[in-house]
Amino acid sequence: MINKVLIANRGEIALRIHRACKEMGISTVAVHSTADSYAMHVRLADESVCIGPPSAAESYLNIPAILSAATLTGADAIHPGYGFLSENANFARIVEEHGMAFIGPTAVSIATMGDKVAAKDAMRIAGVPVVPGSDGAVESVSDATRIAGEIGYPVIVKAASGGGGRGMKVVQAPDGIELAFKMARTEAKANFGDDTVYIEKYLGQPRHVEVQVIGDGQGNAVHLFERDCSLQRNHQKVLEEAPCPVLDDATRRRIGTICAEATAKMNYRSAGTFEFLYENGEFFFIEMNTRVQVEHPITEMICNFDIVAEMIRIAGGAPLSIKQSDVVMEGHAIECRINAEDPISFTPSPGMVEEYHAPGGLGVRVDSALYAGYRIPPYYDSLIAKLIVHGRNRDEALMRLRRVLGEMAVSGISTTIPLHQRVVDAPSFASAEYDIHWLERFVETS
Ligand code: MV4
Repeated sequence: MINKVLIANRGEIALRIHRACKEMGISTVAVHSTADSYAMHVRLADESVCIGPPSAAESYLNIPAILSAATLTGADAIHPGYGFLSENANFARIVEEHGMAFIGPTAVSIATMGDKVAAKDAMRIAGVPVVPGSDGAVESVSDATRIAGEIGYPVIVKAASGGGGRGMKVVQAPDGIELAFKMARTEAKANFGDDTVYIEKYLGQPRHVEVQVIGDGQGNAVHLFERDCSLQRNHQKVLEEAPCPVLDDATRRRIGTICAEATAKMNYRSAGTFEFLYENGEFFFIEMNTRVQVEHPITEMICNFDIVAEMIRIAGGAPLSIKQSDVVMEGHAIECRINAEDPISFTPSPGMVEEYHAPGGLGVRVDSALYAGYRIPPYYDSLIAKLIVHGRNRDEALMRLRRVLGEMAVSGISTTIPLHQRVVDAPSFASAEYDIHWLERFVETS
């Protein structure tokens, strides 16, 4: 039984976790840096502890300070949210060694999925279709040359400890493999302290489709269908929708079932996401995320299911509260990530929020820690709100999204609302004809 949760995060996700706790009768402890003393997550929590100066390295990433705050307040569990310590296996292990529940997967699961070579191995064994490639680390230029030749160009060299787009090199032809391999190794060593790299077939215009799963670590698992997260810029997702608009129901159930079965087979605990590239009707696993994701609300909207509450129940030792037949998908949901940034140059725009009006009405959800008079600090991620709409179908969701983007008002800072307004009016967005490169071209040409 969990009675008090320490929320090791800030911003909208800290609020999201707080809300789930309150609805479960659980009290909350916020932690914050000195730059976040007036943040909404601190104001709403039952208790709060200042854990360090503005720099994340000394506050939201400061494991001793967070554990001290948890011990001091008598918390019996820690929710890491996303980013920060959420995929730090060492943190998960230390939390449990201190007799508290880590609201997430086991340290072993986090470490396995953090090693992208080990993750692909685990998936192959569990029956998940993976991108064709080296099936393991590539050790030498000669191996890289031979393996790339066997796979066929173009190929992509990736860092085993990378992920999220960092440390990748696309190679178009054999004359590029030696340099790409050496550079990938050097950069991997410098960025991640691990020079292990692997090679995959490079897919030219895939969509990014990810399947949400939840397991209880007791052999039970379900999938909550998929999200299309292709609209991204610099490996930052901008807009996500669920379900993926180009899948038919049979395909959707097939890939969902594969992921749920793999989750159960791995005895995975908590929420997780299987990331796929989807091209020419085929799914190729690339990575698994072992945290709650920014875009989890669109899945919650189409499945009418609270993912964060389920994570907490499972961390408290409860078995999964639902079976697959209880998961019913209804309608369509879209999320716009609103950032405090210039909508053209994307330079951060921190500062005082003069006025704030959140849209509302049927099928509208706003996840945000913003309020009028709040000063957005310059030290952290620029996400200030997630605008989420749900409709009976994609057309209704899209009409609703146009309406709420016009209704939302934030003054005093720049936001990416105008970018979203242009995207939702683009014909190829309306017809769902986009891939992972579409938004970057759209931003350059519109
Ligand atoms: C790829 C790929 C094409 N082929 N792997 C980028 C983020 C990281 N999670 C994996 N990424 C990619 N891996 C193969 N074999 C293209 C990307 C990629 C990408 C993937 C998802 C969403 C946006 C992307 C943007 C650029 C490249």
